[in-house]
Amino acid sequence: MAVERTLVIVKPDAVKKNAVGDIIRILQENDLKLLALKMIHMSKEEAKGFYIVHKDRPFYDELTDFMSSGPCVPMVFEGENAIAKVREIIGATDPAKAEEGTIRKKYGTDVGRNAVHASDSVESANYEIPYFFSALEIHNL
Ligand code: RTP
Ligand code: MG
Repeated sequence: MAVERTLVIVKPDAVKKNAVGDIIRILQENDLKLLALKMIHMSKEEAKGFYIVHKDRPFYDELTDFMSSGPCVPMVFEGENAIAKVREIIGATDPAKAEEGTIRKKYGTDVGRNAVHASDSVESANYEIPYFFSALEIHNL
Protein backbone atom coordinates (compact mmCIF):
# COMPACT_ATOMS: atom_id res chain seq x y z
CA MET A 1 0.00 0.00 0.00
CA ALA A 2 1.16 3.49 -0.79
CA VAL A 3 1.44 6.52 1.46
CA GLU A 4 -1.09 9.01 0.08
CA ARG A 5 -2.28 12.54 0.78
CA THR A 6 -5.96 13.43 0.68
CA LEU A 7 -7.97 16.64 0.94
CA VAL A 8 -10.68 16.66 3.59
CA ILE A 9 -13.11 19.54 4.10
CA VAL A 10 -15.24 20.02 7.17
CA LYS A 11 -18.25 21.52 5.40
CA PRO A 12 -20.17 24.59 6.66
CA ASP A 13 -22.89 22.51 8.39
CA ALA A 14 -20.36 20.60 10.51
CA VAL A 15 -18.37 23.76 11.32
CA LYS A 16 -21.62 25.25 12.70
CA LYS A 17 -22.20 22.07 14.74
CA ASN A 18 -18.78 22.58 16.42
CA ALA A 19 -17.64 19.25 14.96
CA VAL A 20 -14.22 20.35 13.67
CA GLY A 21 -12.29 19.09 16.70
CA ASP A 22 -14.06 15.75 16.81
CA ILE A 23 -13.54 15.13 13.10
CA ILE A 24 -9.81 15.87 13.37
CA ARG A 25 -9.58 13.57 16.41
CA ILE A 26 -11.33 10.70 14.62
CA LEU A 27 -9.02 10.96 11.60
CA GLN A 28 -5.84 11.29 13.70
CA GLU A 29 -6.84 8.30 15.83
CA ASN A 30 -6.98 6.30 12.59
CA ASP A 31 -3.26 6.91 11.99
CA LEU A 32 -3.79 9.79 9.59
CA LYS A 33 -1.36 12.67 10.00
CA LEU A 34 -2.69 16.23 9.76
CA LEU A 35 -0.28 18.15 7.50
CA ALA A 36 -2.27 21.35 6.81
CA LEU A 37 -5.47 23.16 7.76
CA LYS A 38 -7.20 26.53 7.52
CA MET A 39 -10.67 28.05 7.90
CA ILE A 40 -12.05 29.89 4.87
CA HIS A 41 -15.36 31.19 3.58
CA MET A 42 -15.48 30.38 -0.15
CA SER A 43 -17.19 32.60 -2.67
CA LYS A 44 -19.70 30.95 -5.00
CA GLU A 45 -17.07 31.09 -7.79
CA GLU A 46 -14.43 29.44 -5.58
CA ALA A 47 -16.87 26.65 -4.65
CA LYS A 48 -17.75 26.17 -8.33
CA GLY A 49 -14.05 25.85 -9.18
CA PHE A 50 -13.50 23.30 -6.45
CA TYR A 51 -16.41 21.11 -7.59
CA ILE A 52 -15.85 21.70 -11.32
CA VAL A 53 -16.02 17.91 -11.98
CA HIS A 54 -19.72 18.13 -11.06
CA LYS A 55 -20.53 21.13 -13.30
CA ASP A 56 -23.07 19.23 -15.40
CA ARG A 57 -24.77 17.47 -12.48
CA PRO A 58 -28.23 18.60 -11.37
CA PHE A 59 -27.02 19.29 -7.82
CA TYR A 60 -24.08 21.56 -8.86
CA ASP A 61 -25.85 24.85 -8.08
CA GLU A 62 -27.24 23.66 -4.74
CA LEU A 63 -23.90 22.12 -3.77
CA THR A 64 -21.89 25.27 -4.53
CA ASP A 65 -24.48 27.49 -2.79
CA PHE A 66 -24.08 25.33 0.30
CA MET A 67 -20.28 25.23 0.16
CA SER A 68 -20.19 29.04 -0.06
CA SER A 69 -22.83 29.55 2.66
CA GLY A 70 -20.37 29.77 5.56
CA PRO A 71 -16.83 28.98 6.66
CA CYS A 72 -15.38 25.55 6.08
CA VAL A 73 -12.15 23.85 7.13
CA PRO A 74 -10.02 22.27 4.39
CA MET A 75 -7.26 19.98 5.66
CA VAL A 76 -4.62 17.67 4.24
CA PHE A 77 -4.15 14.23 5.80
CA GLU A 78 -1.44 11.70 5.01
CA GLY A 79 -1.21 7.98 5.63
CA GLU A 80 -1.11 4.49 4.18
CA ASN A 81 -3.95 4.15 1.68
CA ALA A 82 -5.27 7.50 3.00
CA ILE A 83 -7.71 8.22 0.16
CA ALA A 84 -9.81 5.04 0.47
CA LYS A 85 -9.31 4.94 4.23
CA VAL A 86 -10.75 8.42 4.81
CA ARG A 87 -13.70 7.70 2.48
CA GLU A 88 -14.49 4.66 4.60
CA ILE A 89 -14.27 6.59 7.89
CA ILE A 90 -16.51 9.32 6.46
CA GLY A 91 -19.23 6.95 5.21
CA ALA A 92 -21.73 7.07 2.35
CA THR A 93 -22.59 10.36 0.60
CA ASP A 94 -26.15 10.17 1.98
CA PRO A 95 -25.89 10.22 5.81
CA ALA A 96 -29.10 8.15 5.98
CA LYS A 97 -27.20 5.33 4.23
CA ALA A 98 -23.92 5.82 6.10
CA GLU A 99 -22.83 3.07 8.46
CA GLU A 100 -22.98 3.44 12.22
CA GLY A 101 -19.79 5.01 13.56
CA THR A 102 -18.98 7.01 10.42
CA ILE A 103 -18.55 10.78 10.44
CA ARG A 104 -21.48 11.39 8.11
CA LYS A 105 -23.73 9.20 10.24
CA LYS A 106 -22.75 11.24 13.28
CA TYR A 107 -22.76 14.75 11.82
CA GLY A 108 -24.52 14.69 8.44
CA THR A 109 -28.05 16.04 8.01
CA ASP A 110 -28.97 14.97 4.47
CA VAL A 111 -27.29 14.24 1.12
CA GLY A 112 -26.72 17.95 0.50
CA ARG A 113 -25.45 18.74 3.99
CA ASN A 114 -23.25 15.77 4.72
CA ALA A 115 -20.60 17.29 7.02
CA VAL A 116 -17.42 16.38 5.15
CA HIS A 117 -15.75 16.09 1.77
CA ALA A 118 -12.85 13.78 0.97
CA SER A 119 -10.86 13.24 -2.23
CA ASP A 120 -12.04 10.15 -4.13
CA SER A 121 -8.85 9.35 -6.09
CA VAL A 122 -5.18 10.28 -6.45
CA GLU A 123 -6.17 12.36 -9.46
CA SER A 124 -8.78 14.28 -7.42
CA ALA A 125 -6.35 14.80 -4.53
CA ASN A 126 -3.79 16.21 -6.96
CA TYR A 127 -6.33 18.84 -8.05
CA GLU A 128 -7.92 19.49 -4.65
CA ILE A 129 -4.88 19.84 -2.35
CA PRO A 130 -3.23 22.70 -4.31
CA TYR A 131 -6.67 24.33 -4.73
CA PHE A 132 -6.39 25.35 -1.05
CA PHE A 133 -2.76 24.93 -0.01
CA SER A 134 0.59 26.09 -1.35
CA ALA A 135 3.63 23.85 -0.85
CA LEU A 136 4.73 26.11 2.04
CA GLU A 137 1.44 25.49 3.88
CA ILE A 138 1.79 21.69 3.83
CA HIS A 139 4.09 20.40 6.55
CA ASN A 140 6.14 17.22 6.41
CA LEU A 141 5.61 15.32 9.65
P1 RTP B 1 -17.77 14.79 -1.61
O1 RTP B 1 -17.24 14.99 -3.00
O2 RTP B 1 -18.38 16.06 -1.03
O3 RTP B 1 -16.75 14.16 -0.70
O4 RTP B 1 -18.97 13.75 -1.65
P2 RTP B 1 -19.02 12.35 -2.41
O5 RTP B 1 -17.73 12.11 -3.11
O6 RTP B 1 -19.46 11.34 -1.41
O7 RTP B 1 -20.19 12.58 -3.44
P3 RTP B 1 -20.13 13.23 -4.91
O8 RTP B 1 -20.80 12.30 -5.83
O9 RTP B 1 -18.73 13.66 -5.22
O10 RTP B 1 -21.06 14.51 -4.75
C1 RTP B 1 -20.55 15.72 -4.23
C2 RTP B 1 -21.54 16.30 -3.25
O11 RTP B 1 -22.71 16.70 -3.97
C3 RTP B 1 -23.84 16.52 -3.14
N1 RTP B 1 -24.81 15.65 -3.79
N2 RTP B 1 -26.08 15.91 -3.79
N3 RTP B 1 -28.86 15.81 -4.27
C4 RTP B 1 -28.09 14.78 -4.66
O12 RTP B 1 -28.53 13.80 -5.15
C5 RTP B 1 -26.67 14.91 -4.45
N4 RTP B 1 -25.75 14.04 -4.86
C6 RTP B 1 -24.57 14.52 -4.42
C7 RTP B 1 -23.40 15.86 -1.85
O13 RTP B 1 -23.34 16.85 -0.84
C8 RTP B 1 -22.02 15.34 -2.19
O14 RTP B 1 -21.21 15.34 -1.03
MG1 MG C 1 -16.85 13.53 -4.39
